[in-house]
Amino acid sequence: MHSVLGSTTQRQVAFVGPLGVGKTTAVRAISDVPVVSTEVIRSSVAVGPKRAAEKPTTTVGIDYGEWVTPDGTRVGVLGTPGQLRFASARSSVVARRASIVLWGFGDRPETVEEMAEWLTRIGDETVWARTIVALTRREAREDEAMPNLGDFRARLAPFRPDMPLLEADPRDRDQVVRVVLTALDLNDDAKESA
Ligand SMILES: Nc1nc2c(ncn2[C@@H]2O[C@H](COP(=O)(O)OP(=O)(O)OP(=O)(O)O)[C@@H](O)[C@H]2O)c(=O)[nH]1
Ligand SMILES: [Mg+2]
Repeated sequence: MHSVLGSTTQRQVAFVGPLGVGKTTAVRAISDVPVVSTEVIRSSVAVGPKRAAEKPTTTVGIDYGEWVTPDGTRVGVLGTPGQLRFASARSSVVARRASIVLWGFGDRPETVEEMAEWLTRIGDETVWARTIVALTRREAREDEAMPNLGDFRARLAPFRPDMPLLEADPRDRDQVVRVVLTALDLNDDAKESA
């Protein structure tokens, strides 16, 4: 590994959002280099009872990967901890000039309000201006309990008018690429259709 955090990349994208939403998964999906992970076994940091489908690990520092865009820009991809008590790791990343992807559980109505809480938590309008929202777990779209995108758009508008809102599966490299290009404002497809 030749990479030293932040020193060799031209741009940075930071993934933030709740526990288990898929931030580490997304870093692993897109990274061209082996990911430097700060995951630990969840029981060792006592995050409470584990639901059946949850994975056994959680991020406690910064997960670090790198990705080179189609036009050759080297991007540092940073996964932050979802747990609130590890806020210092998150704020150290948000304080940089990084573009930010706020990931949310797209299959839960509570996520509409949760995204607003996270935006308030991570900063002010200078941060929101470089933040986009990406929703996971939207594959079961016919589910009636699923919040619709209009609900999210209405709630996000006061933070940043026309804040980009995407659906993406963090396990799918191409979908994470689309999210990262949008966060970097390099997504020409999205711009043309806007
Ligand atoms: N079915 C489905 N599973 C998903 C989706 N997104 C994420 N997952 C799964 O959810 C889990 C997410 O785990 P992590 O990537 O460790 O989550 P994290 O956001 O890094 O969590 P913390 O580091 O604890 O904050 C993984 O097992 C993913 O496979 C999705 O869109 N659909
Ligand atoms: Mg993680």
